[in-house]
Amino acid sequence: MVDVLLGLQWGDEGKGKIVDYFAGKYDIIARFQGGPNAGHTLYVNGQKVVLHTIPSGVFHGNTLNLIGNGVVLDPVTFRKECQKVAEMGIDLSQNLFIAEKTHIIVPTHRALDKASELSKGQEKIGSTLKGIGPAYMDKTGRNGLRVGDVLRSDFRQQYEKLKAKHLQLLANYNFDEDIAEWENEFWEAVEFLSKMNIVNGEYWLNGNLKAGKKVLAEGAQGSMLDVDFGTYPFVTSSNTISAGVCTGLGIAPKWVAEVIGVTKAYCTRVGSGPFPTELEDETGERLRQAGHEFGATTGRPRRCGWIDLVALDYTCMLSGVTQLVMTKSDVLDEFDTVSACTAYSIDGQTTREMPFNICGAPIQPVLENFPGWSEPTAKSERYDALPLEMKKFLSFVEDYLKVPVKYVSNGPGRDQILEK
Ligand code: 2SA
Ligand code: MG
Repeated sequence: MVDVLLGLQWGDEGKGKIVDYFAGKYDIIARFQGGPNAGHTLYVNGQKVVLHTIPSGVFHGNTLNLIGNGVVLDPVTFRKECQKVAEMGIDLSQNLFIAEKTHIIVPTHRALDKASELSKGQEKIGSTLKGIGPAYMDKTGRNGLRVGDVLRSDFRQQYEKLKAKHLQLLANYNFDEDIAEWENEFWEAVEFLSKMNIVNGEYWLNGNLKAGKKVLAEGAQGSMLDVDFGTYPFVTSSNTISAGVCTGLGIAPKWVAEVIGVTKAYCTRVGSGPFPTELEDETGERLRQAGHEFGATTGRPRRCGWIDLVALDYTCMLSGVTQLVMTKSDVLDEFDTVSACTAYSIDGQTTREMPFNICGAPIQPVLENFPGWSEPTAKSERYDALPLEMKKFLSFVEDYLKVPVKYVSNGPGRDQILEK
């Protein structure tokens, strides 16, 4: 069977740590979408590691890891990441597999991403500029290059053909950055990639499933960044909801068992786009400082606000979430009042549904306030030992979403997680 672990907000819910915590229970961890725009932060033996493309199970001895066909892989960042992980004593030749149908990000994808963002001016998406959008465009536009292609003798010709198309597009943007250096790095990295375990991902994974192996599908970004259901056009270019697991790995829905949704006890967003509960005041700043809310890939300060139950209810529905993990609850320790958004008020109308026109009409969050617990919880070792006021807040969230909060993560450490 396959369990799925997803972020339910705009990314950075703490998925990396949670996957790392659960990894021991699974035989295989598989990434099914996204690419080096992701930043999954783990602490291994007290050392901070940020993974972008490699699944968060690589630090567990017996767990195998798959980069699925739904991912877009940049050989350059991938190689750097592999080298960092190898320096930590991990032998990736034994535990990392890459689906041959995984699409490749080439240097001109990054150039196009940058050029496209620049051309949007004030309306920019806030992309991580890793080439994600252009790579997925070439995938659906049927021009892309895939990991399996690097093993073919005509890969260079294929690459040159694609590059020529990109250069034509770039000319329209007046983009004149020199990509020669990027290309040198790229070819070294392609050489590195060609020596990795490149497999037919769908046969590999289905074979393992039939043999009774347990798989965890690790989501990247968050459900509100889903290309179909997120705050379009301020989204990423892949399906981040549970439906993406089937197409991103080549497995049938019947294999999917639990869908574990990860949410922060509050809410953050990096990049542009609507964020109904955003606090552009001192409280927002306090959340950012207390929660160390800066992007793991780009270092950008994250926008902060209260937990948005309207959005969470929507993303739980879309993915069929069966259990919740609430992360960074300890960040709220020092607040006298903690709030949750229970409805949106738009043009004087109140709704509990995510509107189509989320980018247009100004949305006022309807907030429910809770007394804070004003005591440190990072050292709590049992769920039962959490302050009563915090438990009331958690129960409210559960009642609203009709999904149980099964785990509370009360700090970045591997052992800072409480099971209910
Ligand atoms: P892209 O790069 O073209 O997919 O960006 C499109 C939008 O998706 C957002 N996005 C993210 N949001 C949160 N976390 C992400 N990963 C990094 C992290 C981000 C960072 O883990 O911290 O370091 O800045 C991520 N990746 C994409 C992005 O902000 C755009 O709004
Ligand atoms: Mg992140």
